[in-house]
Amino acid sequence: MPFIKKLPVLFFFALYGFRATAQLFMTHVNGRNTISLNGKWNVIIDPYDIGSGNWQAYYKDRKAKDNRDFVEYSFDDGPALNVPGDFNSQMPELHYYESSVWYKKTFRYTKSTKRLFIYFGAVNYKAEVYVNHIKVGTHEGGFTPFQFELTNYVKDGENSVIVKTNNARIKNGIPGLGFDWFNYGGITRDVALIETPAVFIEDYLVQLKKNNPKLISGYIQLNGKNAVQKITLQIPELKINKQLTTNNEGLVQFDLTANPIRWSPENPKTYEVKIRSETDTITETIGFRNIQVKGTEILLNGKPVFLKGVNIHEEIPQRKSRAYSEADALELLNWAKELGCNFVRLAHYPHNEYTIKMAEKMGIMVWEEIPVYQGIDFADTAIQAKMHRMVQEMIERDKNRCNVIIWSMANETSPTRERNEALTDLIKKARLLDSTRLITLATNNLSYHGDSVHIKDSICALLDVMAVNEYLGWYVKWPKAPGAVTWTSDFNKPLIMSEFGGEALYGNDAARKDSANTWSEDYQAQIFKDQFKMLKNIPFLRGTCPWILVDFQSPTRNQPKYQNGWNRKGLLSDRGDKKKAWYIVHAFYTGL
Ligand code: GCB
Repeated sequence: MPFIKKLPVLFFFALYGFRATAQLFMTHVNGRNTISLNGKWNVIIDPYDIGSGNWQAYYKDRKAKDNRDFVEYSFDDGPALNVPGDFNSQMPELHYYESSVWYKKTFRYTKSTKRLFIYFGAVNYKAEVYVNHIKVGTHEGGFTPFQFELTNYVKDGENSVIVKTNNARIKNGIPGLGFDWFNYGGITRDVALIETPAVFIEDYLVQLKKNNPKLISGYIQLNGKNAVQKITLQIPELKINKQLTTNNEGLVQFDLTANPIRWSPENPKTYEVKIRSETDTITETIGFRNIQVKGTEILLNGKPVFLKGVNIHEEIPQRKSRAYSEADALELLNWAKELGCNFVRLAHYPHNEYTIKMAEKMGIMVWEEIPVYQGIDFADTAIQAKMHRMVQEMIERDKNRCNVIIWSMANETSPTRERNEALTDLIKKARLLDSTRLITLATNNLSYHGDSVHIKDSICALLDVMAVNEYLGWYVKWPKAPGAVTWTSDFNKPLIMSEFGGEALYGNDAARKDSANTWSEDYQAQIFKDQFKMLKNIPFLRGTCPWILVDFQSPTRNQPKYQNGWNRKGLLSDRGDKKKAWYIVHAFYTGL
């Protein structure tokens, strides 16, 4: 009776709150035996998207047989692009490109008893992967990792990988057709081959149990046939050396009493964790902390915390490209640190794994979100399935990062019945996958009456933390004096003001007669001064995230004099210069 056989596993999942569905990819790829496939890849640019047809079939990589034969495409003798990296920033003619680019790379391999996987950190937006001209898998969604097993597709000697990438915006995509950031396409994050033993440690969770500072809980999941094995779990600094045995499904759950120094922005302490099975070993640095909500307080390690945040897009503006490396992560996070932040909202999609890990080292708490952004058709069941998968991919990748304290489900969605039902299911799913972190979404469903603002979005009832995007002083006129504006809500919950701000072109001075006042640094600085006057009076405010750290490219911003393809709400210009508003936010954060 397979149902009964499965029961204990399902029971465990429900009890523990993690691993409600099969694992999609390996945890902590960088801790494994990898062969990087980063570097130059040959490409074919396919604007009319014809390379999937029978006639052309780019994935077959056919060569002319003789000098009477011809083939109207070739990966050889054409352009090559860097991986990782968006294609838009690598060739001027690809700047606004939104269609297919085919990538090809070869690698030499010698087969053994090992298993082989190919891992992609992210491809925006759709990917089809062919190894030795056979399709090994597809993936949709531009910001999360995926992998396919190649053990039965590789051969001794030279092998080829061909990836069709396509970044066309689509109505039933997530995000959908319209969004306010640059649609960088291609293989934007690392690619690697991963070699594993026949039975390997696929996944594990090692974190503090919710609300318990002394119980490290989790599971270890092996992958492979005959996965009943003895496991040793060690955290040497905590003198933990635990012997475990996996069940028939390769799974073991554990609870360990311990007394770790808990991770915090003031002391971002982490521990080396070693997991050894009979056939595999993996080591990772992991931190421990408790995060919870009590009434309108957010408690980090049992103490009230104020989230001094800032919004960040995954872009290096000086290079006009996606951020993709550890150095890029460091650059963006260093700015946030300098601003006085202990928290970042990584908008509007899961950022590179490097960024989360770097933030953990630097003592920065993180809000992660999936790109369920405005205009999504929530009635479409296919879209619902995509949302669920994206939440799963995000949580699976970063569940061992103690600095991640918030999962956000959506940004600025209209409160229709379909939306409420779809987001209710999504929130349930996220809680089933991870019952330890806080769940939120950013809403802009507010009612303004005179000088009072009311948070009315009914979906807030299901959240741990409310998050509001408001643009008083920019899109919305101040009702009266900012200091007189009062905020109320139907919910006894903490609030993060997840967006506020306005645009300014760096160097644009209010006193200059030839430029509009609204695009000046002074006007933007005034918005922040007024905002902080108002925000100080909100009794349940527990965090602030100005929109946004740096000016970012957005093809929807077409004011030629001031925007010119850029959203200018950055506290820093596209060259990293500090605008006047930077100093207002800095003073607020350092004064808290
Ligand atoms: C918002 C969106 C954000 C935009 C921002 C703006 O509410 O969440 O993605 O970029 O406003 O600048 O208008």
